[in-house]
This record gives sequence, structure tokens and C-alpha cells, in this order.
Amino acid sequence: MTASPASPASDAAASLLAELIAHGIRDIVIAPGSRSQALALAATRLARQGAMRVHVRIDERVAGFTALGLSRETRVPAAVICTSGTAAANLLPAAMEAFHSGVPLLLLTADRPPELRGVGANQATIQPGLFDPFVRLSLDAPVPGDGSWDGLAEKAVAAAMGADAAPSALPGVAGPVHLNLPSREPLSAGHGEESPVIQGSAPKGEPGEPFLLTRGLRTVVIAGADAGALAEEIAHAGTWPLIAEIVSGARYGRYIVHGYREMLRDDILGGRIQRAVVLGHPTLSREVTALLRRDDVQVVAVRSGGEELNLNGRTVAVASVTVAPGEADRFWMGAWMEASAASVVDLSEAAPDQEGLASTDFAERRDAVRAELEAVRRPLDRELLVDAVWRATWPHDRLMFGSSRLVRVADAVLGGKKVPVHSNRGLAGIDGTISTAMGIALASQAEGAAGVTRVLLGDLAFLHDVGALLLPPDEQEPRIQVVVGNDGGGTIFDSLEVASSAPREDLDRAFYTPHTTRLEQLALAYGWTYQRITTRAALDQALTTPVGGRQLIEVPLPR
Ligand code: TPP
Repeated sequence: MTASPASPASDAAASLLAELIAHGIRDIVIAPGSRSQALALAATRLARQGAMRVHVRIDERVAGFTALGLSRETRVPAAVICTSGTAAANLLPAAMEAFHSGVPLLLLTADRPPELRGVGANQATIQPGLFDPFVRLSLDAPVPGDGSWDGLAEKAVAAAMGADAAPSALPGVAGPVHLNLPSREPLSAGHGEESPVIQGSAPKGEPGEPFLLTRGLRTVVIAGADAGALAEEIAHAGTWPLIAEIVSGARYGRYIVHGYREMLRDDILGGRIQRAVVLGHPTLSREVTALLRRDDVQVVAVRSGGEELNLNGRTVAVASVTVAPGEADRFWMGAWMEASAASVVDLSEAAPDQEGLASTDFAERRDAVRAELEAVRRPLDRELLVDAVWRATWPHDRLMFGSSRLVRVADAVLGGKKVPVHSNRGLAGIDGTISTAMGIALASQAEGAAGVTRVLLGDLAFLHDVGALLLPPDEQEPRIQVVVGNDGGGTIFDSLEVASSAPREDLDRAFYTPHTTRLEQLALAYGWTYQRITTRAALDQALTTPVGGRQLIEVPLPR
């Protein structure tokens, strides 16, 4: 372990857990997540020291009920820890059951700091009071540093055991308690980046009249999840570079910027942006988030559904836009297009180059063919997987991305193509992905879409929603192909800043959460067809063979 500077979040988490132990808490159930890392790491550390027992469960609903079971048996509240967003909502059924049966239970939900609530920040929602009719006590703790968590544990345990009961509760009756625990980065001792404090509110454009996008400002158009085709139209109308997240459904047309992350970090391109026109909810890159936080950039957010976006505190929210006539800034556009062209990655690395193809020399051609064969036999990695899925998907198909690494890799490497893309990026939960795709399949296929609904997700997201595989016998059978990139756990957490300083065994247990589930047996048990695929050639074949019903494709990936 490297020496690490302190983090108020991890200090507060450590003392909260120590206090819980002092008040008799012995069992903690953890569901993995990044925002809750300080709590999870404090718990695993205490468990190693023998001060408490830690149990890890991937699905928060399961984690909640597991804690309920522990409390039921011991009549001492067990605590459950989860990350922010939809993760927290998955604790509701256990909270309700605990309330109605008088079982003590502590719900510890990690949260973003208050300044990131209600402004469209990633994975931030309204967590204080989330379980309110069903808890004996609900507290929204201060951000460590702004205030202290001292004394929270004592109050929480007392309320869970029935003392201090809320007016709605019978005194002396045990029940669930909710502690909402926000923190700012650094989330763990050692590393982290500070998120700026965001203040102020957005001036509103007049609803009804379109906001005029004048000429003369160096502009980019940004399309996040659920942005739709309007983003491409605006880029087209203004001759502006289009940064379209892969989940936007707007990654097509002449104005697409490939490899945009690098360009946004570049002083000459990203550094000189004066205006960003945003559609939908971008969440997939730190670079876009950083751009939307800048106060030297005029951010114009074209509102559709979803939460208002205002990361820099002065974003202009408008209902619609129109582009002023006039000269396009060809120099600005040209600079982006040049950088974009230079960044295009050729994923068929071993494919013969133009010269090789044109050559009449037999040996050279033979080598080229061999190299190509080599490429299709090459073991799959994330880039090849997302590329194969993207190539196999057409406008009559639907493509649903799970949240986690694959969608980010797809966003980073895939080129332009007009296909209908979906994702649950409103809160970026890993729950409900297959269920959502089942709905998309049923709806699109009822409307006559001839294609298939294809889902690309990680193994934990798959296991989180395995219940969605169940289809009662008389239900309409969708054509759905679920492609699981199985790297044996949540490898997205390998990139947490804290990964270089916390003990490997704790990180593996509470974040990566390894498993050896046999997906084949799950698929067969639920009546899905199953294929395990290890080469590009086999993957292309599987993805281009028409799908008749429910199909699971497992692609093993290296960690
Ligand atoms: N719980 C919910 C409901 N949503 C979340 N986003 C999280 C927890 C935190 N979380 C984000 S990514 C992730 C978790 C647990 C791991 C996902 O693992 P997997 O689906 O296997 O994808 P990989 O990281 O391997 O790409």
C-alpha cells in the first residue's frame, strides 16, 4: 500500500462504521459501486480485522433482502451499503418488508454531493427521503468536510431498534432506517479529483420561440443519450463538429467527430470551444462533462425529456434552436474533421493494406490473406466485440447497451452509422438492462420492425437482471439476442483511482466481485438458446445468422 493523503469521505466512513460496531452492528452487506467505495473499503478492512462480518451481493435487491434475513434472525440491525442512483431504489422491497414486519435494518446509500443533484450529473437522483413512508428514521447526512457523521450511527441504531420512533411508527417497534451518505471526491484516501462547486440557476429561453444560434462562436454540437436526430440536423445547419455519444442514436452524417475525447483535451480544439449545444444527457466521457462545466463556454441545452442539464451553473435551457444564416466557419470545422480523420482506428489491424492488395506479387498476397485469417481467428477483446456488434446491426434492428465498460469502449472506438440505439443512461444503473430490451423488442417487433433487438452488456449487468430471462409460456416471444462480454466481474472498477492503494483482496471482493456462474446453464434453464464464442469469425457468423427467438451469446473476455 502506498502512503495516501487523507480523504474526508474515507475518514467519515471509517468512523461511521466504527460507531456502528460500537453500537452492536455485526453484519454488513455490500453491493458494489464506485460512490460507496469509502464505506465498502472501511467495511472490508474491519471485516479482515474480525470486527464485523461482510457479505457481498451484486444485486442490491438481493443485498437488501440478505440484510433483512440477517436482521430477522439476529434481531440486531444488519446494514446494507450501496452506491447512488437506481442502486438505492433496489432496496425498497426489503425496506417495505422490514417496516411491515418490524425488523430492524440499516440502509446506507452513498450519494453525490447536493450540488450535483438536479443538474443532470451522472448517476445523481433524489435520494433523501427515498424510503420515507417505510422507515423509522431518514437522515440526509452532510458531505464529510462540510459537516460530521459523528453520532449518526447511534441515532440510526436506536431508531432501528424502536427507540425514537417516527410519529408514524409504534414506539418500541423495530424497523428500517435510511442514512443517505453524500460525499465529494476524493472518495477514498489516496487519490481523486475535486468536483467544482456548482452554483446558480439557468436562465431560461422563452418557450415557444426558438433560440437563435448566432454565427461567429466556435461551436460544437454534443449528443448524449436520447438525443435523437436533431443533433445531426443542428450540426448540419451550422456546419459544426458533432460529438455524438454512441448511445445518442445521432452518430452518423458528415459532421461526426471520431476520437473526440482526445480532441476535447487538446488546447487548440477543445480549449478554444466557445459554445456547446447539447442534446440529451451525455455521461460517457469525463471530457464532455468537463466541457459542460467550463464557465468560459456558453452551454446551450436543448431540452427534451429528462432532467435539466446545468453543470456549469449558467447553462441556457432552450426548447428549440435555429441557426442564423451566414458564413460557416470552415477553418474551425476543417480542423476538427482533420483531427477526426487522423484518429480513426482500423480494428482489423492485420488486414492487408492497399499496397498489399494491389500487389501482383504472389507471396505478398498470400501473406495478406494469412494475416486476414489470423485476424478473424484472433481471440476477442472488447474493441473487436463492440465493432462486430456495431457492424452486424442495421436500421431495422435495435441495439441496447448495458452500463459499464463495453458502452464506453463502443463510444470510444466505433464509427458513424445510423442505427436505433438505446441505453438506460438517465441514471446509468446496471439493473434492468435485459428487461428494458425485452420491452424494446416487444414494441419494435409489434410495430413490424423486421430485425432483432440486440443487447450488449457485461456479466454483472446480466446477472443483475437474470430474472428477465423468465418468460411465461403463453407470452409473446421476442427476437432478442443478448451478448454478454464475460470478464468474470466488474472490471470497470479496476480503473478506480483507489485501485492502486487499497489491498487487492478487498478490491476484488467488494468491487470486482468475481463469480464463476455458468451462463450456459442459466440460458438453458430459462429456455434460451446459447452459444459461447471465442473468435471474430465465429462472432460474425453468430451475429449475422437470423435470430428466431431468445438467444444468449457469451463472449469470454480477458480481465
Ligand atoms: N448497482 C446498480 C443498480 N447500478 C450501478 N451502476 C452500480 C451498482 C455500480 N456499478 C457500475 S458498473 C458496475 C457496477 C456494480 C459493474 C458492472 O460490471 P459488468 O456489467 O460485468 O461490466 P464490466 O465492468 O465488466 O464492463
